[in-house]
Amino acid sequence: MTSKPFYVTTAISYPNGAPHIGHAYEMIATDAIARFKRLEGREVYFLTGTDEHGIKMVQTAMAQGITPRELADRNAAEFKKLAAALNISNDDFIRTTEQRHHESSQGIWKKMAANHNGDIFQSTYKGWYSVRDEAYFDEDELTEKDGKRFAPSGAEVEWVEEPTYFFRLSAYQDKLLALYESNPDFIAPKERRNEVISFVKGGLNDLSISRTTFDWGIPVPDAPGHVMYVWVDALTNYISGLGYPDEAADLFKKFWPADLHVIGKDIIRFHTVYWPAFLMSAGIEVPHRVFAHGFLTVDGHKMSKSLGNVIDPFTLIEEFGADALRYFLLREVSFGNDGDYSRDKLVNRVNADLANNLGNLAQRSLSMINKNCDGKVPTPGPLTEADDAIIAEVGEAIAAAQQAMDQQLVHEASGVIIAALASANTYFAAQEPWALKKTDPARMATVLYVTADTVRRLAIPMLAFVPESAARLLDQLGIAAESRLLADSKIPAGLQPGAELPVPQGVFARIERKVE
Ligand code: ME8
Repeated sequence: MTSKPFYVTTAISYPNGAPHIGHAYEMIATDAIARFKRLEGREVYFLTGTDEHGIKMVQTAMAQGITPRELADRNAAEFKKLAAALNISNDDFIRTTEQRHHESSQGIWKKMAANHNGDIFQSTYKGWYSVRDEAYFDEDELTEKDGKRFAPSGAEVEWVEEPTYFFRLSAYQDKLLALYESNPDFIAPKERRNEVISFVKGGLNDLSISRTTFDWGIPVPDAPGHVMYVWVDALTNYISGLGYPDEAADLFKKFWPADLHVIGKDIIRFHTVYWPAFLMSAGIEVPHRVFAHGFLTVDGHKMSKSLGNVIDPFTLIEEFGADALRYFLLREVSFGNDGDYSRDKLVNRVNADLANNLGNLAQRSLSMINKNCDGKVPTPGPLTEADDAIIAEVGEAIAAAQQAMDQQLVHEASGVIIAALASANTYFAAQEPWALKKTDPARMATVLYVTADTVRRLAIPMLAFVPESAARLLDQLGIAAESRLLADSKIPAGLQPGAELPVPQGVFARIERKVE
């Protein structure tokens, strides 16, 4: 058992609205990664949370006639509820309005200010600011239409001048390039890495990191009237969650630097340029890896309030169950690329893979055992070539899934497990255990044993993807909680012949299509 700790995070979401399916996707994918590492026997710490400061929160709250804190409280509760409803195994949930996070952000600020480079200095910021992106843009990044200027995101920008503190980002160009060079795995997928490298090679401007135009933020130490730029505060959540600024805190010592930050592709620059620069400036180790996933569209369209196609994950969980939604998103979207949600695709995937492949195999083999083997795990006889072949194939699939998960290729990992299940179905059909009942009951026992053991072995990695259903399957096979590690799935013949099994029950029901 490897005990090297593993620290993984999601981005922290803006609670200026209710969570949507994109937020659910990021939680689900990160959860699958966290759960898989636990299956490998690693000690995992998994952090998620909400990013509650900034002008956007102020503006949304104002429009709704409530305070930013009320808005944050209301929606942070929804994000927590979503994590629970999706069966997310996060160890903590951080809110940036918490005292511990204020102390952490002020702690890192002071370290950056104390850097002998003088990494934080005061000046006047003049520039094009997009409220929606919470970022300043260079003139040449903007487009112009009808006398108005727009950021690459399409958000309108305005000219802003304010006295602010700056971070000497320009001093970090070479250090960042050296980081990307020395750790080629720092940015994934690869295409993103190239984008970031060419951006940094193009030169870095110093970054304005305080604001005086509103006060919904973390006060800058010893600078009345200044609150921190929301990204300094937001990124710091990853260490606040481990007890920073107390660098002797148990969690911080054990889990920092993070093994993996999972984020969406729109915020890669913040995580792979600003964040490591802030950390280097503060004398803190940088994370090992940042993985940027793609964006989800709905029926081929970008999700937007104006199109009215924002998908509420709670409705999907209620209708299909958390495992169906989890499985669909993990398997359907190639992790790192954009993906599309549609109701039809979800129903098809879940029916084909979970109900037909996994559910049927388990149900057919277990109900035969129940009827013909006295409800006890049958005793296998000598193995045939066909038995050996499926046993070997399952072992290879588990190894391939593990390799894929090491690269965060969750779609590939779930795909190889399902492919092995499809082979197991073919094996079962070809062996015709129902026909052997009369002609060769000893051979029937062997086929049922091999099949049930295959279900056991493949249900174990599935615990990362569909935790509730896979656990119910393992319950039906009488597998003890401590025998559900990936190591157990690698060893065939883990079922104890003669062990009593519970009466089998269906685990994955087919989703019946609604008549529109
Ligand atoms: O960016 N599909 O918060 P956020 C997939 N607070 N992922 C999506 C998505 C979609 N349609 N829409 C958003 C923020 N996301 C900051 C992060 S981290 C220190 C601060 C992803 O609520 C998005 O890429 O806008 C991000 O990773 C996460 O959801 C939260 O987005």
